[in-house]
Amino acid sequence: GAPPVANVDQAVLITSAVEPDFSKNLLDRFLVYLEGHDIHAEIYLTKTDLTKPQRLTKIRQDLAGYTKIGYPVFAPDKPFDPTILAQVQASFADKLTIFTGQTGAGKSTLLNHLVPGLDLATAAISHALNRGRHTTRTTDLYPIHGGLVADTPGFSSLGLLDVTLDDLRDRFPEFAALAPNCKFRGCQHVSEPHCAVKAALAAGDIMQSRYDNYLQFREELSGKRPVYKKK
Ligand SMILES: Nc1nc2c(ncn2[C@@H]2O[C@H](COP(=O)(O)OP(=O)(O)OP(=O)(O)O)[C@@H](O)[C@H]2O)c(=O)[nH]1
Ligand SMILES: [Zn+2]
Repeated sequence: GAPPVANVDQAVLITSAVEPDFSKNLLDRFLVYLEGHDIHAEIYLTKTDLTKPQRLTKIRQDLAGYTKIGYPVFAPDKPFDPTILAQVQASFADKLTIFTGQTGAGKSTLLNHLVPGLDLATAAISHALNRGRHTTRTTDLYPIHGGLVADTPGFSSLGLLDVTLDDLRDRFPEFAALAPNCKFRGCQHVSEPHCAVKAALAAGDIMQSRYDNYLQFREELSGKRPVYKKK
């Protein structure tokens, strides 16, 4: 469906390191959704304080790949580090920004830190996850740092069924940037010869996980039984 607010410029995509676990598959699903609505995404990593150091290092490495393809990443060591919060706030000027991400990822909590004086209800992790309910029910707009921000309801999962295969392909910006170099116009970057995307993948210039998720989303769209991989 459409985002709950119209004319959205950008989204802070709240992504938890744990509770719920970091998932590149879910991240890519959100990014595909946002790309489809022409919403610029920034990724904010929460619950770094609850994460084992080794796991956090791995997540940071994964997220560095997203920075490279144009998605700013905020991953504070200490949750709500004022320096990082100031960087996020600076990105709000002259824009309408939504806060989105999985239920329980920490949208309301982060927004409370970003908008002083705001007092959004936050849910205990157990409630948000086990009962699958949304604590954030309505969308309100808050003026902040020369822009507007909205707290949108969380999604526990995202369907992609409103998208065509061509649209899906075009929602991976790093693929779209290389597509002019593919031999065939309209290349799907799957089995076509002389595909610039597959060449970049082989060279390690495209994230394998993004490519794998692309193939998985294609299968889902084709109505085939998806192959879920635990990563
Ligand atoms: N330890 C820790 N807890 C956090 C952090 N961010 C959020 N939480 C906790 O995670 C739980 C869920 O946070 P919320 O802000 O309610 O999550 P939400 O994304 O707004 O959830 P919905 O409204 O259900 O979509 C709350 O108990 C928060 O206190 C963090 O960085 N560290
Ligand atoms: Zn191609």
